[in-house]
Amino acid sequence: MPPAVSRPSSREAFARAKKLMPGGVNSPARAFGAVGGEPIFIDRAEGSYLYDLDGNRYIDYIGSWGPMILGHAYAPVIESLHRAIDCGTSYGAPTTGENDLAELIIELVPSIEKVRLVNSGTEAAMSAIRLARGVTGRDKVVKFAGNYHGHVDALLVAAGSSAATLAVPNSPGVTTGASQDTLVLEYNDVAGLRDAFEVHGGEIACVAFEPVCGNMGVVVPTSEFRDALRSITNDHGALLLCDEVMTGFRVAIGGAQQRLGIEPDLTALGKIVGGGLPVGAYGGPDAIMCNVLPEGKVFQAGTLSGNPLATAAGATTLRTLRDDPPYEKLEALASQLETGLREAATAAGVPHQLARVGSMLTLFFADEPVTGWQSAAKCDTERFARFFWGMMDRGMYLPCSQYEAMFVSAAHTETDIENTIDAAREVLTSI
Ligand code: KE4
Repeated sequence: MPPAVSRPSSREAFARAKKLMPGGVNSPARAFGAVGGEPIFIDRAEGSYLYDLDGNRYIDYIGSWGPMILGHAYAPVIESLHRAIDCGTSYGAPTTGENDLAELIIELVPSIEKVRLVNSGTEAAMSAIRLARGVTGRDKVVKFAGNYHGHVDALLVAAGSSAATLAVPNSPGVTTGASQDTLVLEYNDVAGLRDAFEVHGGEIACVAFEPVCGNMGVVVPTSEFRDALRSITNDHGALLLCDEVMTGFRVAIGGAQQRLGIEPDLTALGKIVGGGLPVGAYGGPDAIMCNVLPEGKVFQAGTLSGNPLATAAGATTLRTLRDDPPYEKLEALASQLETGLREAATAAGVPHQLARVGSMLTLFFADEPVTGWQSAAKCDTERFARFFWGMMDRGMYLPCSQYEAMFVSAAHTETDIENTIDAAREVLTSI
């Protein structure tokens, strides 16, 4: 009988982590900065459940911040990893696994004819920005407050996600030189977008936007805004970069651009595309992508880009989403959750808004609809923190920030959703 391995508690693990890594985490989004308390350390995950070091089980609504649309430890993905790992872990040379994943991305994402695999959503957005600047010969980039495109210096201004959560939208270390060419506008503000192009139109290389926001909570673009993004960039010769790192393969198999009829020039992908392993990708028409080195002159490279384990997990995930689409089930479960949360918050008399697109949703503690960062910033984040911990105490693991999205996976069950709603009914009456 092997000796019992004494496992640390989350608290012990965190105490050790803080001596080793800044804040004890490898991403601030996990630091519980907006909700207080200490992060929970996860021991393992399966289906819709997370299991922490202290033996607690949680219904998971983070899904690793989006990738785990099929649920945790999805058998075909695990099997594909076993097959891949038996052949080694990385070669630094081309593999057919990269062909397979690239082919699936091109097949599934309407606007992509050629794609480059990288290692994260940040790398995807950063590389797409460089490509847009290289292709247009222009310097300026437009982004929207509350939109997060990874920790790209040029875009780490008025960012969403943990930058907004931790109220450090303009990070130290981001130089004036890096951010001086970044214009930050208000999401869903057509007039503001038009005005910016009136003044800077000829200098703007691209407009980067989240086609459905997840990083200030879920915020949906109006049809007027979507139309203006495409028409105004066309009128001024700027490229439209659709950041589908979160929405890609999430809100539809072809992402938000398929669901909402957006025709971008470049698309950034991440999260689901790697099936839980580190993969990002950027792509678009061949006429643009042919400018990327070595075919073109715009430099971009990466030791582990197209890693055989990551492409195996990503390709298996996309193939499953294509061949056995879970979107009807995801829509039904997420709609059930939306209805239940709305009813619970209304019954409790708690001012709230709820936004949902497919299986990503956010319950805002706000008096007025959240349409952009100006309204998102008015949310009652203290009440969110109380909601978060109330749900955590009842075995529901929600994203630890008002400015994130909850994700439902294909592994969630109606019972999971019912239990979540029951817990919300209790918590919302006490916060
Ligand atoms: P990564 O570099 O974290 O893979 O992707 C950056 C990124 C780019 N674009 C969008 C729309 C994104 O949502 C993200 C990353 N999302 C956050 C959560 N909202 C990641 C969580 C974290 O930073 O730990």
